[in-house]
Amino acid sequence: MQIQSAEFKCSNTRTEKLPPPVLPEYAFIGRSNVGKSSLINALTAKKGLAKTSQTPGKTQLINHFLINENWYIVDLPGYGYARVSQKTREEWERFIRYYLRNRENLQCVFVLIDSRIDPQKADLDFCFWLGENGIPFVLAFTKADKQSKIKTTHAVDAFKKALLKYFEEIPPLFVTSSETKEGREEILDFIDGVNKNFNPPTPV
Ligand SMILES: Nc1nc2c(ncn2[C@@H]2O[C@H](COP(=O)(O)OP(=O)(O)OP(=O)(O)O)[C@@H](O)[C@H]2O)c(=O)[nH]1
Ligand SMILES: [Mg+2]
Repeated sequence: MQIQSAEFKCSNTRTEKLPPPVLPEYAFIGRSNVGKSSLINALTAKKGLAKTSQTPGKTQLINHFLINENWYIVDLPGYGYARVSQKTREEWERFIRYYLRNRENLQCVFVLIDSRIDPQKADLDFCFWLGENGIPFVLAFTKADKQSKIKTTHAVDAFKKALLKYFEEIPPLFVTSSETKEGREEILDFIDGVNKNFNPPTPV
C-alpha cells in the first residue's frame, strides 16, 4: 500500500468523543518507550506525525491519525509507566481497556514488543487479556536495528514460546525498525488486506 496522506485527527481522553466508527482502525500499544509513536511515523513516512520522546510516558491520550482518508491508526499511551501516580495509571488503564473492548471498528491491535529484551510479564499479560476478550492482535517487535539479527530471532522465539504456554496459535508477527523501515511494507500490506474486508456498520 502506498501512503498518500496521513493527518492528525484528534486526541481524546473520553471514548464518547472518538471519531464515528465508520472506518477501519488499528491501535498501537505497548510498554512506554517501546517505539509506538516512532513506528507510526515510519509507517506513514511522516516524521513529526506522532510525538516521540526519550522520556517514557509521552503519549497520554488516544490519538487518531487518518491515513489515505480511509483508515485510522491510533496511538495509545504506553502501559507500565511507573512515573505517574497509581491513580492516573489506573484511569488510563480503565480507559484503554474500555476502548479496546468496545470500539466496533477496531480491526486489530498491534502489540509492540522491544526486540532487545526477554519476554516481559506486562507484555504477556496484555496479550492474554486480549485473547480472553477475543480482541484480534498481531505482534510488532521494535528497534531491530539496535542489535544483530540473530539476537532478534532469539527474542522473537522466546516470546513465541512464552505465548504458546497459553495460546494454541501464534498471531501474525512483524520484526520492525523505525530507523531502517524494516517491516514497514509487510505491516502496510497486512493492513491493506484487512481493510479490503471491512464492512462499515450499518446505520440504525
Ligand atoms: N534505534 C531505534 N530507536 C528507536 C526506534 N523506535 C523508537 N526509537 C527510540 O525510542 C524512543 C521512544 O520512542 P517513542 O516512539 O516515543 O516510544 P513510545 O512507545 O511512543 O513512547 P510513549 O509514548 O512514551 O509510551 C525514542 O528515543 C525513539 O527515537 C527504532 O526502531 N530504532
Ligand atoms: Mg508515544
